Amino acid sequence: MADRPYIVGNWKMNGTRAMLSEARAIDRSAQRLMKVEVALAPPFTLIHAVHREVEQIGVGAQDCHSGPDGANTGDISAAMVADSGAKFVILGHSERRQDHGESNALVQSKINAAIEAGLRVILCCGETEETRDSGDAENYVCNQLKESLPSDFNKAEEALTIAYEPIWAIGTGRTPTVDDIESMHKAIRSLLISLYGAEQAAEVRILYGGSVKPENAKELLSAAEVGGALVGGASLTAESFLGIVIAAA
Ligand code: G2H
Repeated sequence: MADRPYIVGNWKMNGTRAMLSEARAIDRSAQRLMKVEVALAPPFTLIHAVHREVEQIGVGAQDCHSGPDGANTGDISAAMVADSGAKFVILGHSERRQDHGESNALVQSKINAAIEAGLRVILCCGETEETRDSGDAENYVCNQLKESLPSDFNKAEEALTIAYEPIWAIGTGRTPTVDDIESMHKAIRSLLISLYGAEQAAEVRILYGGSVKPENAKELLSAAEVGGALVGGASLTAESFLGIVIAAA
């Protein structure tokens, strides 16, 4: 599982049923590009429909609640996400952390709930521009991860993917240099090895996210320790998303 590049589209708050044709087109091409593991995270409202339309690609959610059920108006539990046909969930995205005040502790409890519900998890981390400029980015990201990784890694090992997404690169068209990405991904790998040992840490893919496009995908994906990409804006049409999948093949 961990040896194929993993390209995941995060549709964020985009997409109505009219976009199911894009999911179908992505799925058809993914069937011919088996060297790459392809997945889409549509909004909650489309998960079931996308799941029914596709044969090859993985379908996931962009968030879940940390609790099993109850009086939480507007929230969706991990079990509900799984019941809708999703196989994974993105957690700790910076837009959730910033816009909804999600702390590392809350992200960790959501991860625990997701794993308990049988979902794979993409755990996002990343620094602000200020932190990058202060020279403390690697330290900051490693601390963020230490506080949000699953409580019991033994249950999560094969279920966990990490996505490094520098906040200043998200949707801005700016990307870090390949050297900066490699350095951060190596720091994350070292952290995982120190926490879990080399063999278990090797099961965890580390994706890069932030303004990945067909034009820059090959270069970004060539960086050491980059196991794939989490793609926002460029995943909204089959044409641009497949450009990235092809670059990863
Ligand atoms: C980062 C990314 C997808 P974009 O949020 O998670 O979005 O590719 O639009 O920068």
